[in-house]
Amino acid sequence: MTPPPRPTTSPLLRTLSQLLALTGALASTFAVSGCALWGLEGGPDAEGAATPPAAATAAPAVQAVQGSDGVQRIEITVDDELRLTPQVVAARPGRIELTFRNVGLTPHDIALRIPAATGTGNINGSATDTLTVEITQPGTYPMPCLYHGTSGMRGTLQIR
Ligand SMILES: [Cu+2]
Repeated sequence: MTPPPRPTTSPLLRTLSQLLALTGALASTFAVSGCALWGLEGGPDAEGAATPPAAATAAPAVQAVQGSDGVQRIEITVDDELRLTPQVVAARPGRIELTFRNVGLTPHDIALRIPAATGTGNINGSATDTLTVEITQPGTYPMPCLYHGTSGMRGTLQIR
């Protein structure tokens, strides 16, 4: 840091040190406002906003496929990059079978509130867990990973 100006400092040096202090203040202001670049989500490790911005919901929905038994099925992979693929699943009201396949080594625990809380429980690396739910109410149901929700690991189930 620049030492505080001494009384013996010449006017020119005093002006220079004031300029330096001003530059430092501007740099700090810029660094603080730089946080706004992350938007509502607050950055890669933030909790995320309650209502995600439109861009965050832009992932294309993948429709669950209805079998001859009337059950709609889809497989969702979860991985070490803390992603669900597909991230957004669409289905019609009814019985839905969600199979979560862990293709990584990191355990995950996917929750779903429909509105009653349910979920897969712990899914170890290379393991698979199937969650069957009956949803009659159209809506958007979040599927966060209970271990990595604060890192943004969550999917969405759209009933429409
Ligand atoms: Cu996880």
